[in-house]
Amino acid sequence: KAISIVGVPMDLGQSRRGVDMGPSAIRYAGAVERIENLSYAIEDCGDILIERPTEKEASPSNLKHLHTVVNASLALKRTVSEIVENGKFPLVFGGDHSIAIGSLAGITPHYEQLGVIWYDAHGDLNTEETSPSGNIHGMPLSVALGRGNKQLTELFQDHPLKEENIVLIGVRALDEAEKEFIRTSNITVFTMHEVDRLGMTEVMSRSLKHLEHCDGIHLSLDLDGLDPLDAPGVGTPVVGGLSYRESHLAMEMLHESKRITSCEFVEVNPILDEKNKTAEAAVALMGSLFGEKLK
Ligand code: DIR
Ligand code: MN
Ligand code: MN
Ligand code: MN
Repeated sequence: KAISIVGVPMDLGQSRRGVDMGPSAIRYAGAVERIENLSYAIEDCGDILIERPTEKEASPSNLKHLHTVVNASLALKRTVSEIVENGKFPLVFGGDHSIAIGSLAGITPHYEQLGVIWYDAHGDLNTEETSPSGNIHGMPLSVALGRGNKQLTELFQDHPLKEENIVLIGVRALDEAEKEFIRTSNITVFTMHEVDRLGMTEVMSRSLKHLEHCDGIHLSLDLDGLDPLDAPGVGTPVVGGLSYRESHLAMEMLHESKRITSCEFVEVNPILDEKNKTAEAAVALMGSLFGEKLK
């Protein structure tokens, strides 16, 4: 199958500058060549144009840079939707995790039951009301469920995600309101506790089994899901994360399943990184996701 890459050089969904350079870092780490080697037809569609606010954007609410995030999401939604329409696999490079709003909004209308695997230390289930930070990268899953600020949720129109089609893996840092929401929701959550107890093999088997009825599965991989030892170049590192090997195993199992229909790799921040280690980890994981074998 043919793959189309889109970069989203966006860092306004969170507080640490630099994650806008993520797409470059991932390309420099050899993403295109790595996937090409696996005999895919691959095209790099370049980057979505992101506004650069010259002055501090006046915030109408508890949402930082709402206007810019909405515009970027709209542009990404159109691009990703076109890629799916053309029968290609969208591979999105972030950027902070707020970009998942645009990619999911572009993808959900093409499926009856889109499944989502959210690989992340965080839940990204805050809303305008609950967010302690005001950072939109802590909200994309809520928005995709139709919860939160209307300017964001209306990107999904009548195609929001369904709670029962969402699986979180690697969770170890939830805000109080996110915990409360998860308790009463139908979202499936594998925290680090479950990964420790069950092992990644079982966690991934159960995740895929849970999403068996889905006609497509989107992988949203936040590099902070990995342990900061393996992925130091992220804005909100949390100790005690998924290891490099566990993550490879996860990607290999996803490849074997042949179920993934789109994905994004987000939150690579080259300024905070050590010699592009985090972008290189992202590219190595892409290798496994697209079928690289050790022998
Ligand atoms: C935090 C951090 N829960 C927030 N979220 C992050 O700002 O809402 N998500 N870092 O990846
Ligand atoms: Mn995230
Ligand atoms: Mn429809
Ligand atoms: Mn995160």
